Amino acid sequence: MHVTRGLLAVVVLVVVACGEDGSGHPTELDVSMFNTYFEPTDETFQIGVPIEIMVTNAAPEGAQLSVHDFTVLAGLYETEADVQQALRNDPGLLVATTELMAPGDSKTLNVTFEQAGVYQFVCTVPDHLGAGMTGTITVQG
Ligand SMILES: [Cu+2]
Repeated sequence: MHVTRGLLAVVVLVVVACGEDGSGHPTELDVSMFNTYFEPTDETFQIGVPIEIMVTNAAPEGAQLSVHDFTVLAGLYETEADVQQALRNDPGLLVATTELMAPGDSKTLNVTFEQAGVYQFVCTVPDHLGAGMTGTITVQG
C-alpha cells in the first residue's frame, strides 16, 4: 500500500514539473525571437487552460532588425497589410501582445485560449512578418 501511494505521488509531481495539462499539451511556451524568425514556430494547446508564454528577444545587440514584439492573433494572415486590415476591422482579433522588446528583454504573457482553432503569432514591426517572423498556435477543443 505504501509503495503504491509513493509511486502515485511521484507521477503527479513529474506531470506538474513538465508544465502539461491533463490532455498532455503544454501549459508553457518559451519563445525566442531572432532577427527574422521565432523559435519554436508552432505549438498546440488545450482550450480553456491558462498558458504562460515567456518571450525573449535573443537577437544579437546592435544588429539590424533587432527590436521586436510578440503579438498573438486569432486567424492566419499572409502579410503585414492583412494583419493591419484585420485588426482595423475587428480589434478583438488581438489576443495578446508584448511591447517592443530590445535584445535581451524578456516578457511573460498569460493567455487562456477560449476558442479552438488556429492562431498566429507575429512581430508587428514593419517588414518583420514578411521577413519570416511568424508562427502558429493550434488550440484544441
Ligand atoms: Cu521583429
